[in-house]
Amino acid sequence: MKMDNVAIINSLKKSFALDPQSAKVLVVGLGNTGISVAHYLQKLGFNFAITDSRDKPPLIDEFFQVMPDTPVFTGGFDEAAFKVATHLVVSPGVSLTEKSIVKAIANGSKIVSDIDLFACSVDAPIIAITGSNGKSTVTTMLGEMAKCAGKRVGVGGNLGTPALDLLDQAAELYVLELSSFQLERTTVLNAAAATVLNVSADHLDRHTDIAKYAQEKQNVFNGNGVMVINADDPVVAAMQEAGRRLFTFSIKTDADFYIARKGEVEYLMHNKQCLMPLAELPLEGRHNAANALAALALGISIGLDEQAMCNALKTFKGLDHRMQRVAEIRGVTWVNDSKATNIGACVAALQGYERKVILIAGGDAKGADMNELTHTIKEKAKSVVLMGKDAGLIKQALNNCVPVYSAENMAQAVQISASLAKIGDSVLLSPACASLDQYKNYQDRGDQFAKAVLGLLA
Ligand code: UMA
Ligand code: ADP
Repeated sequence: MKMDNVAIINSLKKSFALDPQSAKVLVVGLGNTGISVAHYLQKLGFNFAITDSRDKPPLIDEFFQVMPDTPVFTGGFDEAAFKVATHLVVSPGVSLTEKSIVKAIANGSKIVSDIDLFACSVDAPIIAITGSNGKSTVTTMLGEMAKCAGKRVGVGGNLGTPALDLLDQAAELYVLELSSFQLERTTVLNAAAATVLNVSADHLDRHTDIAKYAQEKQNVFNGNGVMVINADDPVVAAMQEAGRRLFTFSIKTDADFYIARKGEVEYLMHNKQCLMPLAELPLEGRHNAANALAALALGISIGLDEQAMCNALKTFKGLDHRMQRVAEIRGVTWVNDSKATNIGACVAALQGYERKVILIAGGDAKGADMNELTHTIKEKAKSVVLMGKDAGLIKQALNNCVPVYSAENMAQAVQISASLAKIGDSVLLSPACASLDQYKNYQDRGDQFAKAVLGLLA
């Protein structure tokens, strides 16, 4: 439940000395987060301004229609606004190493995230989900499970709806997907249950190295809630804290939540109890079994009904652009995994196949070491079609261990793949890279793939 305004203000004063009487808040970034923060601060009577380094942030016209009187500084970060700010609410897309932010912190400004503000405003339990891959899937799964169990639940965060837009008097539970950028600047989250699904290299252009990145993810466990830990990932397993309530999950070994074979049938298990047959989970890829176990562990940790959770899993359709079957054309299966924007996701996708696939990959590697792809590609791909800014890096890493082809764009990548594919083959778009060098976003990349594939029918 959302708390009343007096209780929220007391909580903000206690945690951040954030008092509507004295604070001058600067919201940094006029995107979805910034706008949600502005609405929140306005409702509580705070004195605030917004700054954005872009000349014309895309949402500015829309924003002025609803809040015409808010001071907004664009076209660079306004030094004067930073100078007077007692508190900065910095959007996740803005780095804390920005000169103006570093200077403001040195001068005594406090950093507060939208997630901190959210945590100070609710007394319903929060479940927090992070990891390099699987966050959106597990967040959505758990949201569906909670609904199926009859809970009034708010689902959002990095997934799309900013956390503060979820605040609702009637919510009994909040399920938040949190990115490393959000966690890096969050200090008072005390989730009832939280998980780090896995840690593999991502966003290394923003975080200095993988150890720092893992540390940001670990912030999701701040507080004293239940820890849900992936026993198959040594970086995550090392995050366990003595004295905390803990659930482990694994698709490889024994854990609190695991997979067991009984006769011919594999089951999702909790301790010695069969929860449901794995084959009834309608999602491609072994990694989705891990996601289901994590969601079950989180749900059970806060007392959701087991049967209702399993029913939700059995009808869960999965999200677009994640191992999504686009078509089967002349005996070839085409799969869209455009959301694989890092190496870990691409490796997980490939590992789900028994027979070698034709892989379409490439884009912006975000500073990752593409050599980490080589072993799995050698084992699981019969050929690779590369495109985008860092195609050369992948080609170099592969060192001719499989045949490599180059494409200028998606249409060409699909044409080349079609010419290589034989009956029974799968062609997998799982780029291991971000899309922004050639596409609006990963959805655009996936849509262009689907369009080109369906064009093969013509
Ligand atoms: N901006 C600047 N200067 C900069 C960088 C950004 O002024 O140097 C401004 C931009 O001009 C823009 C605003 O900041 O106007 C955008 O802020 P933002 O990038 O933080 O984006 P939001 O619209 O607030 O969306 C953010 C998340 N985006 C990022 O973390 C990059 C969204 O996740 C999230 O859904 C939303 O908050 C609500 O919580 C998206 C994402 O791509 C899906 N996340 C990354 C990922 O999943 O890999 C982390
Ligand atoms: P996120 O929100 O963390 O980006 P998504 O659920 O959107 O996660 O999935 C992103 C990509 O990661 C997709 O390519 C998907 O197939 C892959 N993926 C999903 N779950 C896992 C997992 N547990 N381990 C590795 N890769 C995964």
